[in-house]
This record gives sequence, C-alpha cells and structure tokens, in this order.
Amino acid sequence: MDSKLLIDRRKKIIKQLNEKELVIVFAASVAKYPRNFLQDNNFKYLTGLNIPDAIFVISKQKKSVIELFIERGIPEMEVWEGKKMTKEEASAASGIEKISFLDEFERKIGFHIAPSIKVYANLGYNNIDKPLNKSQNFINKAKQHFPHIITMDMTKLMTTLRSVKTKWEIEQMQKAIDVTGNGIKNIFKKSKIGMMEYELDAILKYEINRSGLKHIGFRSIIAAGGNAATLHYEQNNSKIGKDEMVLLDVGAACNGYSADISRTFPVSGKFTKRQKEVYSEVLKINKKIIKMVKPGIGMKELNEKTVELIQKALIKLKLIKNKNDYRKYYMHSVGHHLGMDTHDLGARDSVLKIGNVITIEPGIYIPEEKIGVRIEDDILVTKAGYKNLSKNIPKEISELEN
Ligand SMILES: [Mn+2]
Repeated sequence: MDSKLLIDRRKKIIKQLNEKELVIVFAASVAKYPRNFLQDNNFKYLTGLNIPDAIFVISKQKKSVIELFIERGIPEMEVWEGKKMTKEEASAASGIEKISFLDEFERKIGFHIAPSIKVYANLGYNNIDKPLNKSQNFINKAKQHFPHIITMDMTKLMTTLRSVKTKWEIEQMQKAIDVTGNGIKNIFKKSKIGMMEYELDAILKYEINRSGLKHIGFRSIIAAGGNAATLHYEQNNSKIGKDEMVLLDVGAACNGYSADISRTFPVSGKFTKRQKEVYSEVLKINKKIIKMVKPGIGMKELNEKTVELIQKALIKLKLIKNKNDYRKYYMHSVGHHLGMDTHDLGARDSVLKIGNVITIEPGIYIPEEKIGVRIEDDILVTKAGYKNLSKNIPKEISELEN
C-alpha cells in the first residue's frame, strides 16, 4: 500500500482534532501463532503496518506531532522469531518520520498527555465482566497520573473516514468479493446431498487460500435446511439432506477488507415448489432494495421499505395474517456498512454518502418448514446511485437450478 494514502488518512484525522487533543492507538498484541496475527483495524488504517504491540500517537498542540513506537529487535530472540521491523523499514512503509522504540513510550508519552485536555484511544467495546484490554489499562493509568484529562474511545473520530471508501479500498473489497464469489460458484458445482456443511466451507477456504488471501472476514455460516433459520449458525457440522437448501453467509478478506455475501441454493439442483415460492419473494425484495440505494437515502428508509415488502411477502406466503407478526420470520435489519470490520463503522441510521459500501440482505426464516433464505449483496454508493460489487455471483433461480 502506498504511504501517500496513509499520510492522507492521517491528515484527515488531524483536521478533526482540536488543539490540546491526543490520540493513542495500540496495535494488537502478538498471538501465540504469529501467522494468525490480526491487526487492530484503527491501527492498521492509520499506519498500514502489520506489526504487533506498536503504539501510534498523534498529539495536537500548537503543532501536531506524529510518533510511532515499535519493538526493539533483540538479536538472541530474532534467531527464533525472525527479524523485527527496523525504524527505517517502519518509516518507509508507513510514511511516519518520527519512530521510537517501545521502551521509550512511557517516559515520552507524559509530555504529550500533560498539556492535553482530551485523550482518544482505541478502547473498543469490552463488557464489564471481562478483563480490561491493553488500551483500557493504559488509559486508567494515564487518568491516575493526569486526573485532568477527558478520555474517549476513538471510534467517533474514525467513522466518517473509514465509512467513505477510497479507490484503493474499493479495489481490495472487490478482490475479496470476487474470490468469495469464485468459492461460492465452486460450492454450487461440487456440493452434493449427503455432504457435511464443513465440506462446503473447505471448498470456499481452498479457493480463498489459493488466491493468496490469508484471512476470512468472519466465520462462515454454512447452514443446511432448518439450520438456516438460526441467524448466526456457525457449527457447520450437519449432513445436507435430500431436498434441502443450503444458506451460505461467507466472506474472504483482502488486505483487511472483508466481503460479506449470502446465497441460498438447492443442493439437488432443483428447488421444491415451496422453496421456490419463498426464494422468489426474497430475491424480489433484494433487487428492489438494491435499486433504492443512492447518496442521501437513509439506512432507516431502506429498513422500513424492506419491512413493508417482507410483510406483504409473508402474507402472500400464508405465513402471517396480521402484518405486525412479521418479526417471527424476519428479525434482523436489511444491511450494515462493510469494510475492515464486517459490521463496519457507520451507524445503523446513517444517511448514505458516495463511497459508502453497505450490504443488502433481506431474508425469510421459517423454522417449522426447515427453510431459511437470505440473499446478500455488497453495494457501493456512487454518484449515479449504486454499483453492485457482487453482481457476478449467481442468484437467479435459473442460474441456481441445473
Ligand atoms: Mn452481512
């Protein structure tokens, strides 16, 4: 990734800060298995670096100072763990000029905290029954030493920035979506009655890994028959029965950007009459809501229209008589922002802007008939309206039946 893009992101953050404000962003800690290391998204967004335990600081006083603290390489350890990034390498990759070692952090950070009024950090959400995370611990300590400071989670600072995707970010998302799509198409081809759900997941993961992508955006949901009525079914260990549809809700990640696609298909290659009825209704709603996407429309409006269409569909399918009973068969909202986080920054009631990427994912779930259908596409908001980034992943009945 070009460090110019990173410099631009940091400029935009500084613009949002008032004088005497400080931002401290902690990288994720090293996992026991470094290969699975997953960077903190705000740290990655601002530095582009995939190194553990580093700390990024923006101090806005009369002038703004940007400083990055990284681990110091210890030759005896590097024999085992591999070389640490040097200051020069970190600087070249991130475009940050001032780089120090982590063992200097605590002595130096006081000079930034003391004159600050407000300190932002990536505190995240962590319920009170869980131990404090690294940034929460640090902020606690900072407050004890400098009781005058106001401390805040940094999500609000990042939301506007991260929810409007740049060209480079859209390219990463398109790649993640295309690879996910190839995996889904392979699943369509190779799945058979009697296979286990996790075998379908393996087909997808094979495609993701052979494409050079290292991560999935979230745990796959591969739900056959009635399992599809459990919204976050992740066991993926049932056998696929005759006449069952399988619901896939999956997504690869590319450079940290996630795809999020759902498709529902008959494994036998033919929908039953009832499955087809339900599927057609969901598909119609998926298409209608996608067509509504444009700059200026609210997520709230998309949700309300979806509910209205779902209510009509459920009455038509003879599942409910009173439209207010729709929650029994449709219990989530129609979509969310998508990006580095699968449920990315961007409020559920936000008004869409050019550059937002959202999911549109209506569904109908009928546990008593062992039917669950969700059709989810990833939609970019453009000047003209929208671009469906997942339009090449089949969803028409004629394409799913063979
Ligand atoms: Mn989704």
